[in-house]
Amino acid sequence: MTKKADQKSGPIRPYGDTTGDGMVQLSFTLPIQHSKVAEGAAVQLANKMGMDPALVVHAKPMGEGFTFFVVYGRVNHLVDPSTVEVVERDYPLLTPKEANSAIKSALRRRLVVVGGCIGTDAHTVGIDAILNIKGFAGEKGLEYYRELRVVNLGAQVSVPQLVARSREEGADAVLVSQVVTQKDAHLRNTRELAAAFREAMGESRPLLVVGGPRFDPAMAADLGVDKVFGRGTTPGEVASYLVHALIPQEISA
Ligand code: B12
Repeated sequence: MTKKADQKSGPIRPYGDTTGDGMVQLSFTLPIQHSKVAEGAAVQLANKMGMDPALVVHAKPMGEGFTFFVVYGRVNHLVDPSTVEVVERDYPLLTPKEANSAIKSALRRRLVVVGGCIGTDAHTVGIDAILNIKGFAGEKGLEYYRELRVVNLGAQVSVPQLVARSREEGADAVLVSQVVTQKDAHLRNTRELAAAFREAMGESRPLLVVGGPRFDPAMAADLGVDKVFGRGTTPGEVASYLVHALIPQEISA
């Protein structure tokens, strides 16, 4: 559910030394050998982005013909938190015990979750944080839930492999992680995933959930999936969502 933030304060400015001084820090790479001219070009970019004055506080050659910069400077822009729209959690957070008992009484079988990283992505730490029993941020992962059967396929699973395995396992939900975002690979791969499940299973496809640090949770519909989780997601949030989305008589928190 997209909702405007419940923020009472008026417009605000960033701050470095004193409240409202507008100081910000920006990092970027320019395709130019490190030199005084390169530093001047970095300041020019910062000026064009509205930072004035702007100071190069760090410049490091990044191989032949590239320089990485950190620029510190002042902006005059104001931001208004009262106009910000965010995706709010619109389901109750359940304890593992509550989630287990909701699944058990509604399904009378274990709920099957198939997960992995698709495409060339080998960043498994995120999906493991959600699935593995040891969990994340003090919460146990989905393997801890007695009424969930978790199949973790690990890294670099192709979409056809994922579709086939999900069918084989009778997956109720498919959980996919995408951490690499170069050239929007995470968006392309997610769209491919959604299209493949639609084609293979139509309306009876499993619930499709994707996650990763650079996803925008507001993009689920656009990507053709049911839910998108971003950075800092905890296993409890995911388990609660699965119960909310898949169990008709959801217990209230
Ligand atoms: C560890 C790491 C690696 C390890 C991965 C080991 C492993 N088994 O996972 C190794 C060394 C293999 C690696 C390799 C590479 N890496 Co790397 N890596 C990282 C690093 C340092 C940490 C990632 C991590 O583990 N985060 C911790 C987890 C817990 O956080 P998370 O993934 O965000 O997951 C949370 C949420 O996002 C969410 N979530 C994630 N997935 C899912 C899925 C679902 C279903 C749900 C509900 C939630 C969810 O829940 C999790 C818990 O809150 C990051 C930089 C950084 N500091 O983030 C770079 C980083 C991700 N790597 C990067 C790159 C470029 C690479 C390489 C291409 C480098 C190279 N040139 O070889 C290769 C690619 C390998 C490949 N084929 O994928 C870039 C990606 C740039 C981009 N945006 O595309 C980063 C950002 C570094 C950088 N600044 O350049 N990497």
